Amino acid sequence: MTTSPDSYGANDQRAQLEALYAVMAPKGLLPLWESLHALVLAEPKSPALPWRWGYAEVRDYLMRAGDIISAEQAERRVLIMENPGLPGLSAITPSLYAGLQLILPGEVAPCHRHTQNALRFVMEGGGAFTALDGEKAIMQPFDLVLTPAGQWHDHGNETGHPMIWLDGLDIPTVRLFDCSFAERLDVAAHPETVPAGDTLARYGHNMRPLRGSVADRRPATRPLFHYRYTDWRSALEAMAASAEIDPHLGHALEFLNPADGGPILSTMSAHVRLLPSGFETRTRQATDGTVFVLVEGEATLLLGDQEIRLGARDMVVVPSWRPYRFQAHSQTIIFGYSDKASQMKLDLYRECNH
Ligand code: GTQ
Repeated sequence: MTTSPDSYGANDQRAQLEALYAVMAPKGLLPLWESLHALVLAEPKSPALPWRWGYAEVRDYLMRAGDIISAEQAERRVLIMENPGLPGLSAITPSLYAGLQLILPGEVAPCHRHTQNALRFVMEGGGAFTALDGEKAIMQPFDLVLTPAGQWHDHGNETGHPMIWLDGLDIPTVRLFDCSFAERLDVAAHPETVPAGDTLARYGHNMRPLRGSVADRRPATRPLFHYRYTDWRSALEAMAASAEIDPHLGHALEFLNPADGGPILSTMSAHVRLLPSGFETRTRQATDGTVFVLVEGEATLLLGDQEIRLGARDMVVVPSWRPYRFQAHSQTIIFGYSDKASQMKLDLYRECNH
């Protein structure tokens, strides 16, 4: 007598499948039909959680670390902001990293370079520097400073007060592609190559050096690395005074790479928003999980029935595809960064404005 597979009882089939899985697993073979719908989702279901880090609390822990370990000894004295939905991954979203870095007076965070892209958003203190290939950017609160992949960078604080900034890096993205390379310079600080502010003067005013016979020192594709608060803030104020407000974003400006009009880094994009007092954004969702810093004001972030209250300098992450909206209780200024630059290149980015 012959038996067709259809005539097996359900228990019989399960038992046979389990037996098959057991012998296949050690060979590195798994049945797709058991996991297809968990692998190819109908829409994003991020394992990342919406999460808030109160600035005062994080600062407190960071200052305690500052009493115990030096920047030199730590190489980078940073508290990683790990998403509780991504334990063990040092990730704030599946593709991005965030941390809060402290440099105390007189300290140097030694010079290194790596394939990861980094951005710094200054939270507190003014006058310390990030040096990129030996060019210092003197940083003020809420300045944005970039250290693109492959460029030497060290940080130093010659002022009399602590300096704290948010580090945004694409560490999990580089890990995904298995492309991490890093090296230390044999001296703590890169020798100064040009006066502080040189690149900002040449590339920061919608101009660039007219090329003649002298090659430019900065990489042609990504020259600018300092976006000052004084500049972006006044641009945002002017926009708020004259432009129609976007119901989903508020008044919003994106930071650009002047070489090509694209995002600031190959993997990360950043923007700022101004929400007038009393303004409520309409709900939106986007595939780029975003880290927000509330620069100024008081606001509530609403995600479904979850409400997250934010004050000045508080940080919060909104995972991919979570519908969210902001309510501004006073004039609110927000900085945000995400992996939108990567997603656009990979033709993955989507947004939905409700
Ligand atoms: O300042 O170069 O938060 O390499 C993590 C890795 C900061 C940095 C971080 C880094 C840096």
